[in-house]
Amino acid sequence: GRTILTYGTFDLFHVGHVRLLKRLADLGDKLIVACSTDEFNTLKGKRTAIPYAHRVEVLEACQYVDMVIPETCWEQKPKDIATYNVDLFAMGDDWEGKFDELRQYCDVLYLPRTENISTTKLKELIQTM
Ligand code: C2G
Repeated sequence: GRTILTYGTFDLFHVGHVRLLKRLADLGDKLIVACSTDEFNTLKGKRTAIPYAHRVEVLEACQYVDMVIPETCWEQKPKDIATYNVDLFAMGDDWEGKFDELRQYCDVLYLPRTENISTTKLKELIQTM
């Protein structure tokens, strides 16, 4: 079967994340999501509202996701692709071109982001309530 791998923080899980994961699940037989740990998010300069363990729990509850693994560094992708026999690495197109070096290991795809939704927008929206 065709295994797909994607990476992300997935903070404040929202429809943009769901629609990406659904599209990815429709492209193969197994979808693996590497969820950024709290420590790696600090490295990414990204502050999260929801702790890693809860972000993993939410991803594992998503019908489109078959497995969740930790993302602890930028450099783990080639090893993950080998470990899980990944056929396709895919991300939203805010990452367009950034991971093209992975084409030596597997297919690489960037999918259009869902418009008008982001964790940042959600945080701003909640503050106005
Ligand atoms: N996404 C989307 N549409 C949105 C918001 C996010 O399609 N409206 C996608 C992003 O393009 C990404 C995934 O959802 O592919 C997860 O988004 P983030 O949690 O913001 O991921 P990010 O912090 O960019 O982490 O090594 C890669 C990094 O870990 C990616």
